[in-house]
Amino acid sequence: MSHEQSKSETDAETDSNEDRFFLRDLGVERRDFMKAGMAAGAATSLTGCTGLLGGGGDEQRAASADYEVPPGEHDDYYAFLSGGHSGEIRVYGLPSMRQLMRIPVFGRESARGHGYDDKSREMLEEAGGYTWGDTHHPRLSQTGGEFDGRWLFINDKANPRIARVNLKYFQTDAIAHVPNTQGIHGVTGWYPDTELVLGNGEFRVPIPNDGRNLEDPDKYRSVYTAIDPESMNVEWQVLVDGNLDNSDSGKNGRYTFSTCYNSEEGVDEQGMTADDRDWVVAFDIPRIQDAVENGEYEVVNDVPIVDGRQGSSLNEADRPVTTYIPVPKNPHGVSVTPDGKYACASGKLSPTVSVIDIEAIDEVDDPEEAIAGRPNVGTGPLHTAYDGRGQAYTTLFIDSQVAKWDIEQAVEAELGSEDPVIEKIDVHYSPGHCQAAQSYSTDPTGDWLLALNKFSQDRFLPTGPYHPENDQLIYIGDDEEGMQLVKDTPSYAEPHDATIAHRDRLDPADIWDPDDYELDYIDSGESNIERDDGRVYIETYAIRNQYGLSDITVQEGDEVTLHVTNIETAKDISHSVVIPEYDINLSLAPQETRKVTFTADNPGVFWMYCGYFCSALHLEMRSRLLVEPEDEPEGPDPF
Ligand code: RUQ
Ligand code: CUA
Ligand code: CA
Repeated sequence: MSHEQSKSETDAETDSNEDRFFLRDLGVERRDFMKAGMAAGAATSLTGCTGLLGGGGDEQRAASADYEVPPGEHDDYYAFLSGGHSGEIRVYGLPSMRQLMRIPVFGRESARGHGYDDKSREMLEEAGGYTWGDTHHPRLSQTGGEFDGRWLFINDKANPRIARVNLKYFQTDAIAHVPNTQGIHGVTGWYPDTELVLGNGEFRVPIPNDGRNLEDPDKYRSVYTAIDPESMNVEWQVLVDGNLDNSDSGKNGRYTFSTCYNSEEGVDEQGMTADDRDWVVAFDIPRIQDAVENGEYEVVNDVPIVDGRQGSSLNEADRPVTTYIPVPKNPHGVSVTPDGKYACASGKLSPTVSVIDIEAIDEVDDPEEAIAGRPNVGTGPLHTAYDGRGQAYTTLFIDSQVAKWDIEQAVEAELGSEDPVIEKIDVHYSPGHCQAAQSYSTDPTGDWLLALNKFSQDRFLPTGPYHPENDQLIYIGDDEEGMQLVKDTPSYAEPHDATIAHRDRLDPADIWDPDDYELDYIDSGESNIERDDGRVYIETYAIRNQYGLSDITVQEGDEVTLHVTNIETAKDISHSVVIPEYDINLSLAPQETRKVTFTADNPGVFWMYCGYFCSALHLEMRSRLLVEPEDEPEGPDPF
């Protein structure tokens, strides 16, 4: 693509609506720029186009190993990466790997004001009050098996929480606290329509964990938890044998799957690795829902718990609530193929991936007979992603590679055969997850694969004893050329997993729709101060370059609520309300309203200022909070 054409595309892409109309008036459509660009030299890439979504953006980039996105152009994909114990989500553009945004989830974060206004502070407090979390598995909501752009769900492996991120605003809008478990590891929607969100309890604990059975690990338990995605209520749990690690859903509204690496129910490494086999649990969700409706549960900490252990009477019926499918050894990732036929569980301590035939689960007498294939892919297999062309990509932690293999060949080959492996590529180093574009949905696009490596060692300039991780971009769109490693991207601890969605799947808002906020919108001229017996309620607004009130006077000891609307209608003009010494940091995107409540317990003059560089007169955008002292200050003025 020549420089000139890139420039034209750039303009069309980034210009405001007005300019788009201008272009249209001239009879020039963005599509024309694209056509010109293709004719001018991107012809080779046309062949790859079919793998991409149709009807998308006019300036769709054609598929090729070219990952460069010129200045001003947009990426094709959003990649949502977990931030591990940074407690957040990172949003990258793919294929450029540019970091577009961070979404704070489980911890306070000052740039987005997360945990500083009343609503987000209460959300964090009501979900257990923890100050940090460990995000692993970002999962997008789906409708009909395809990403619908509504929500992203994310687990907290450290503390028992699942959060929901609203993808209209790229903002965490709900956090569920999950009783009867410590931490949630795997998480998945129940697909195709995300009617539930399901979380894996990994650490076994007594239920209830109130001091009983401390020394009796036989009585420690794990639970599988279902949450309603709309209300974020914990609906029910299933008690299981062993523990639960990773999770994925089938595609037809029936089974979900979780790996278990501790079928031994050990409490140390030796105990958890004693046996050659553990298992994958298949949860029959409609059957579990029937059990809940029929009252077949015990309630602990207000949650109905259905007994899904192997010997449970619910499992002796014709249709068991859970099926335990034996697989070798300490399995880790499990993911369902895009066509919904197989659930593939990586062996971790076995060099194999067990391919479970999902339909066969209902037909076989012995669950082990549902294993349709077991390719030997290499050492330390952890997670498997898909390209939608019948091929799978499994990370090999020990070998520091990604193995590409053929799913149907794995089903045809003998168990343990290496024949289904097509090729392997070195990555740097020790990948945890790999994730392919739209791999979790029914329509993977098959062009990009991310290897999320746990170590970077010598790949970057040294930064002291803590090294960044290394997220590597691999082009998988050309089966003849094979996998091509095209980019290293250092990242801060610690992306575990990602979900990659074509940009056509999302429709983020440019500015807030005031109807999406529960608080009243405070318009220009509507500033107001109400006082009532030690309570002061202040309503005001922010606009370049002032707040609606130039001075606010309160009494020492007053409980003060500041309720502020950013009345800007221009996109990208954020303001904030910062009050030094009161730990106030209220962020406000255009048309957003938030409030913060604090006690004015220090008398004095406090500048209330804007923390976002919003205009040339940003520094002048400030008012005064005057807190009148209870007792007159003593002593003469020193100056
Ligand atoms: S699982 S260690 Cu994603 Cu590999 Cu959390
Ligand atoms: Cu508003 Cu700076
Ligand atoms: Ca084990």
